[in-house]
Amino acid sequence: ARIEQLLRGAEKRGEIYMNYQPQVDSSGRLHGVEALVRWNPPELGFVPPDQFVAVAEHSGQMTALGDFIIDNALQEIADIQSSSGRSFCLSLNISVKQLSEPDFADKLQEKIVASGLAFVNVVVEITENILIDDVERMRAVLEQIHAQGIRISLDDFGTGYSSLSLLRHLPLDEIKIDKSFVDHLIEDETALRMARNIVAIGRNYNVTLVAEGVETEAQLECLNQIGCDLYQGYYFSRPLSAEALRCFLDERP
Ligand code: G
Ligand code: G
Ligand code: MN
Ligand code: NA
Repeated sequence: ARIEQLLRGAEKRGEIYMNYQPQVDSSGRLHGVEALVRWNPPELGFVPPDQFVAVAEHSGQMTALGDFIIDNALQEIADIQSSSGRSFCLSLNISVKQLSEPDFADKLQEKIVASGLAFVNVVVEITENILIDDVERMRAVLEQIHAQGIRISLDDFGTGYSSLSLLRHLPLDEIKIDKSFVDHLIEDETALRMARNIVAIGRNYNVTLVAEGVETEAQLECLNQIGCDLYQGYYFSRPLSAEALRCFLDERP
């Protein structure tokens, strides 16, 4: 309840900001960044995002928070791209509450146009919990977003029960292999077999395969060998402030 109260208007008080975690390809080149929201209220200190995002969702604050996240991330990344002369993707985590807003697809389109970012450089990350809402409606919204040239990514792939059916029914361009598989890749034969299977499934559906939570060179080599396309994790970089992302770009041609 206290979190719910303090969260109200937090974006207007400047307590909410974005971090960006790099995603690289197998040659180490920057492919894109995932926007991750942060909240640091003076009364509580740093609150983990999964916690306050959940509060925002059930207290009717997700539209305000979500709009702030989208606007902020699009604007910061557009600024960084124009000042650095680099072009790369921006992945946004979009919750089911946001996808259920009437006219979400139109709103997103307007925001992207206003930012000047290329539509092909925008990725919408969804999770399996879109199934808690009307799947046909979710599919229609995602089709509309996809038709604008925005790419759709399924986050935390392999952790739920329905990953496979979603792959058949939604316009997906990318799947993110959940960190739990990457974590145990080296010592656990089952995790390795799962990762191989996910890559094979992804290949069949012609989607880009992103490995999450890559922390070691051994994991990277293994993932590379089984055929992942993109990598994200502390091995390359932790989530960075906009300012730190500028430095990261300067240091990487
Ligand atoms: O760093 P990490 O702790 O950022 O993020 C934890 C979880 O919080 C993510 O897996 C994701 O589910 C959620 N999250 C982070 N940023 C966002 C965001 O901008 N929007 C939504 N909806 N969820 C986010
Ligand atoms: O949206 P999603 O669940 O995918 O968010 C990614 C989460 O994983 C964020 O909380 C981010 O900070 C975290 N993360 C990203 N890379 C690593 C990593 O290499 N190790 C660990 N422990 N966490 C990571
Ligand atoms: Mn994500
Ligand atoms: Na994830």
